[in-house]
Amino acid sequence: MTEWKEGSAMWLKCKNVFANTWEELKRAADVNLDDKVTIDEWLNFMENTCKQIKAKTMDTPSWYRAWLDVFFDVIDSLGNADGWIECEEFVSFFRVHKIPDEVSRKCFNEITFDGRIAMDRDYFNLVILQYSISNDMNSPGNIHARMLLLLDEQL
Ligand SMILES: [Ca+2]
Ligand SMILES: [Ca+2]
Repeated sequence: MTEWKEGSAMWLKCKNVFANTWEELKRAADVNLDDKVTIDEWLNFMENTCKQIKAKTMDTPSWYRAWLDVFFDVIDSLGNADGWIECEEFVSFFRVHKIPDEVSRKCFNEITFDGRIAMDRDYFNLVILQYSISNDMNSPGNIHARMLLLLDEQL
């Protein structure tokens, strides 16, 4: 999708994040220590992680923050890579994932309250976290979930 030159700063950042993330996740999720993470282990792990973040008994894990960080950079780099995600960057990203422009554009406008909130890294993290852990369908993060549901209905 985005091509960073092999060995460039971003390429290295991505590579490290994904390598470390996998090791960290495996350590945390592989309960019976057989060096394999089964679907059940994975789902239990994700459920526990989300519960703990939501109950505030755990900070957002570092691997998750690192992953969000790269996710943000990927979207931002589809446009001007200025540290803010603009509507067109957001739309381009979801176009790659086969979400129609009008759906993702509407979603972006809802998330940013028609552009009144600029999507910087912090706000982006908040939106994704809400999407991952919130049951409140009106929180901005769940607009993304609604967008995916909307899409399901169209198919
Ligand atoms: Ca295992
Ligand atoms: Ca940007």
